[in-house]
Amino acid sequence: MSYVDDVIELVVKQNPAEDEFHQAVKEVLESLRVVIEENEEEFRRNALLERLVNPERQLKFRVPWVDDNGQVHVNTGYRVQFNSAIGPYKGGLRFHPSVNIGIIKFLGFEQIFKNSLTGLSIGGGKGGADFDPKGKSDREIMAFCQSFMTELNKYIGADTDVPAGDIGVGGREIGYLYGQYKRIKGLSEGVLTGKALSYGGSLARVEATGYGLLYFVDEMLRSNEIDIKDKTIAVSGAGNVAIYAIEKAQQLGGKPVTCSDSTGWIYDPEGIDLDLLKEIKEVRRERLSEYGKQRDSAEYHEGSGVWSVKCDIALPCATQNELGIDDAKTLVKNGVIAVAEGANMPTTIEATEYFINNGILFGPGKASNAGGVATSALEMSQNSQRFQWSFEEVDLRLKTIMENIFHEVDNAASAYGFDKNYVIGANIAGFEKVVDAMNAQGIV
Ligand code: NDP
Ligand code: 2IT
Repeated sequence: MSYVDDVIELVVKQNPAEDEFHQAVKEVLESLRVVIEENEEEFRRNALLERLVNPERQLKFRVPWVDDNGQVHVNTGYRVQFNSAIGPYKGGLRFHPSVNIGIIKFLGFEQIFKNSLTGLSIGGGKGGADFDPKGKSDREIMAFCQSFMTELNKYIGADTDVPAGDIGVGGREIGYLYGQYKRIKGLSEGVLTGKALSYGGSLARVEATGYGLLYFVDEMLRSNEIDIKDKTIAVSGAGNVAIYAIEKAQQLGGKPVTCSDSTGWIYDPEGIDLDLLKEIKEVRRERLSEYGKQRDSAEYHEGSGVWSVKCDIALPCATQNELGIDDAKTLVKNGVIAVAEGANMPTTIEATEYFINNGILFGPGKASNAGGVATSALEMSQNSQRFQWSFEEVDLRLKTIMENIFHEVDNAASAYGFDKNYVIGANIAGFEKVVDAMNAQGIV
């Protein structure tokens, strides 16, 4: 068997019941086959892939907290410090009831290559808890965050591991986590990103993942001589990534007509009313059904269904495996031109292959959603300088980083004879820098 097949088999055997982790490893290693086969002897001798798929460290801890009625709850917290070859571990924290070690490992593994693609010095990590923030009071959220950080603080630091937000973790949670870190350690340092502006946050971090996604899409379309103007766009999700993807899409002249949450989805043929969406999701923290009630032009549907809407561009921005093969067939039948992932691994392997085989331009998440973590790295730079850059400066750097990522990915794909296959291009370009750094640092 080839080295790639051996390692995939090993990963499945050594990490039972971690389906999402298996999926991420398969997707990456399969598309690296061409590079790995060129160097198979050397990589095998150095056990390069075995070192790549084994996290440097994975932490699992108890998070006890008390609710408003005095009831004690116990959740499980995780931090996977996957690979520090190119810099301190960097990656978000996810609070969602579905969180388990396999999900955190898939996210941490993807993060290694994503962070490498940004061109900045950040290694890969991810963490979170199986805590459900929905329906909790502010005091309960604070109690949970403080308990989580009471354990996590031992393992992180501005130069070792710098967490940020992800699903269920936004500005409010980062604030409570930061306050507890500072209280325990007595350090005012850039240990978390996604902070508010009043205590060391970066302008444009809130917008960064969604804006970055659209900068990537715009560059991908332009390099294929397509104008984003007047294109109908289907977006899934209604959280941080989706909201700012919709905002930038509108600024660029596109027309987003859908969004979704875990209970239902909106089709608004006149275009999403962004002020209303922000009010419902960011301020009132309500369900999307409220949008349907308050906007005459909008249809609200229970369940999932955004991919049934006819569109030119599809942007999955909610969660993993939310776009499967049947959705891909519907989108292609309806004439989709481009798909780009705002979420991490939202498209199944089968659906991704279907898009690529049908000539659809496909931006993989590790490239197209890298704007969030890239801007987190810019927040770290500003914290080190004890200085804050203007919105325009951060936004321009973000745009430049996303355009560079697109061209790096495009060039890597072409160099290996896979023109316009941005999945292969992203994996190769992200991998090469990490391998270089790992080789330079010896067997560690
Ligand atoms: P948020 O928590 O702000 O929003 C998540 C959105 O997706 C919500 O609308 C949520 O609905 C929906 N959603 C989450 N889980 C499910 C599910 N199982 N089924 C259906 N809908 C679901 O998270 P973000 O916007 O920050 O993250 C979205 C995606 O983008 C994730 O994959 C994340 O890993 C990725 N990402 C985030 C970055 C960031 O900077 N925040 C950077 C790069 C990638 P509901 O509220 O009903 O649960
Ligand atoms: O998946 C991701 O890249 C994030 N959730 C952002 C990570 C970060 O450190 O900003």
